[in-house]
Amino acid sequence: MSFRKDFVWGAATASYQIEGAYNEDGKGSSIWDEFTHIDGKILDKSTGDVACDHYHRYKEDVRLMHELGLKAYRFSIAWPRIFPDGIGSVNQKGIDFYNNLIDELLSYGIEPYITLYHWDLPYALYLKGGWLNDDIADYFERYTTVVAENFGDRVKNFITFNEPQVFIGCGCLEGSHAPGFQYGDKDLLRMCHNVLRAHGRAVRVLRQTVPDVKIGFTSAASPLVPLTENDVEAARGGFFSCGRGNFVFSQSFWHDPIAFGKYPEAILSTYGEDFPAVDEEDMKLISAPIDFIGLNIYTGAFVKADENGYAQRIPCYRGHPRTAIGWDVVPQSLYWGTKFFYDRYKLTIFITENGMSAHDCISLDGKVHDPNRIDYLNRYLLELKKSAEDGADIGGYFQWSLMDNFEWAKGYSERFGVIYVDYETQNRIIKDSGYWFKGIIEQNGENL
Ligand code: PNW
Repeated sequence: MSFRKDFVWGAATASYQIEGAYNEDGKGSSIWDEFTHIDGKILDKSTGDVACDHYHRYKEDVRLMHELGLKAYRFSIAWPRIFPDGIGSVNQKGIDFYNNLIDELLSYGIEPYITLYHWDLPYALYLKGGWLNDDIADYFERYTTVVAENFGDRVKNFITFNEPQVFIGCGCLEGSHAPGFQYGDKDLLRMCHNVLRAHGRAVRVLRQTVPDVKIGFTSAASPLVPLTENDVEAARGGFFSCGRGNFVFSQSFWHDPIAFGKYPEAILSTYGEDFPAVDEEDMKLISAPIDFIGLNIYTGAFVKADENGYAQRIPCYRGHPRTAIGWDVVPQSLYWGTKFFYDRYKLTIFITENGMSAHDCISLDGKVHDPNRIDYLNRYLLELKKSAEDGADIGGYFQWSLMDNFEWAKGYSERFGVIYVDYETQNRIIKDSGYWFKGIIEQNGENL
């Protein structure tokens, strides 16, 4: 036993991080367009105005995907390319771009996976209150309808949201991401609930409109890794805990309503009156069955059980391997993250992102050598394989990222790609890790 025969091997990107063409062909502004133009918000003072210029170079990029042997490609749609004002009239040129991209992918036999929302909210909707405005579920439903009607004849795999933990947590709790404000818990609860309401509406539309559709919801997870067999239940409990102060970044706050139709008891009792009124109809839509859970896992934390059975974090030892962005290398996070999720929710799991940032450069021989990334991917994939062998239902793995791109508040200072991008010339070079990944895909991971 190993990875299943139909295991999906892919790579992922997101619209704002690669497309550029931020104000071309009728595209409206997004909260990230506005945020990056404010001085001091982005580490290297950069923006996504041009990014990887993928909007104009998608054909070359799809050809590179083919060269890597990818079976699938996960990308997101920029909502303000489709609806410049978030609602109102549709921008046909935006539809055309994604139609062309989808056709190009299919011509190479690469299966498209669409993320509906990877953080670039139309700025016009932010001005109406963004996720705090209860009407946003209607707007999202309308947007999903247009996406489903235009692309659903060829695209069967959809992810409604990418990492609500991060776009609410970094964007509206910490303020380090767009829109860049710090809201209190009562507002945050309302925003989160509206994200889930929007998810529910999108699921309904997709089921009605797209034959044979497969729908997922993607979480950002930093799994707790038990130090020994005796620490497993403490790790599991900690990983799914949810209460005051941590609900935005938690797992169960988002996934329990979808899987079980109710928020975790602890969160309801903690906030009482501050919890937004939850409508029965909404809960029904939120908990409509989905087909898979997407997990973005880059790192994890080691824990042991304390005398009360609670997870206690054990910091990594001094000198423990870390990626350039500063995240601990914890390959076991892929094993425990997928296992804990599968045990709890009994749904197929896709790793929708995993990868490492490094400060890659072009060597004298003109190539990009990244043995550290190969080692990282190798170690993580071995853990994923072990999880599949131990019984978790793992449907696929998307490497983050297809190419170096705009890393949000870190700008272009971090490189996550298996394809190197020279931002001065927009030249692309497949890194050593890209060729390595190709070899793994060819053998369905048997050679790991
Ligand atoms: C994800 N964290 O974000 C996003 O989905 C990608 O757009 C992003 O480029 C990628 O991971 C790499 O950062 C994350 O703090 C942001 O643990 C922050 C965290 C994790 C994921």
